[in-house]
Amino acid sequence: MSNTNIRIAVQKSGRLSDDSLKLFKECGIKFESGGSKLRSISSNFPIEFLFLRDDDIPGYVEDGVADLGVIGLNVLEENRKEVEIVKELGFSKCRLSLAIPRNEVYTDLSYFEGKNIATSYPNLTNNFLKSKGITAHTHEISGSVEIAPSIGLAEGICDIVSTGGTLLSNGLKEVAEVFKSQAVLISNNSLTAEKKSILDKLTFRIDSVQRGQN
Ligand code: PRT
Ligand code: ZN
Repeated sequence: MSNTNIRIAVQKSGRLSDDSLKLFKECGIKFESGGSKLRSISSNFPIEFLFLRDDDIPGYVEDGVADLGVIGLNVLEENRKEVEIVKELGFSKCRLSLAIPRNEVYTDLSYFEGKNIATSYPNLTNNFLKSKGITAHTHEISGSVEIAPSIGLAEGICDIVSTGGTLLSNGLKEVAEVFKSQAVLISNNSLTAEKKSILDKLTFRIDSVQRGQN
């Protein structure tokens, strides 16, 4: 028997990590996780886990440092890496939305014409506005985007929303959805036949876990 392992990159800690680990455990794959461990080899399936920052995962999969990865579609589409989307995983669901101060009057997207929009997702935001014929200026900031309108940095924001609680507590309202996201399983574009067959076994197990949930 060959001792090839398929290598998968998952988020070390954050909004993707618990559900990613839960999924692989429900697939019957045994491995250690948690603490300061950054790598873990399964004892009963030919897979090695790498625990990383989510932003690094698409690049590692594109380069072949990892064969597979679990990542939010929002991060993948913003950075446009050359990887294959194998499966939608159905967790970490959220949306990228445009939001403005709650007391502003909003009619339609023309509101944003010529305006400044703070976002961590300039590509998705610009592509969306361009497709709607709107010219706006995006300002890329890496976090705490919701604060931008109240400190005069921008008139609106484009950020990830899930419950809407963060927008509410920052005096903002959601006015348009730009992109729908969830966690996806991605793979390197040129897996060997051996790794492809391990991936087939893995997706077979994921399919049966997902069927059990429906
Ligand atoms: O440390 P690392 O770089 O690995 O993690 P991270 O901090 O960059 O990412 P993390 O763990 O916050 O999110 C990982 C992925 O989870 C995202 O890329 C999305 O695909 C998905 N996801 C799902 C979310 C949310 N829900 C979410 N609510 N990502 C972020 N948020 C943030 C959002 O930015 C906003 O500040 O939560 C706030 C809004 O939440 P609500 O519930 O108040 O609307
Ligand atoms: Zn991140």
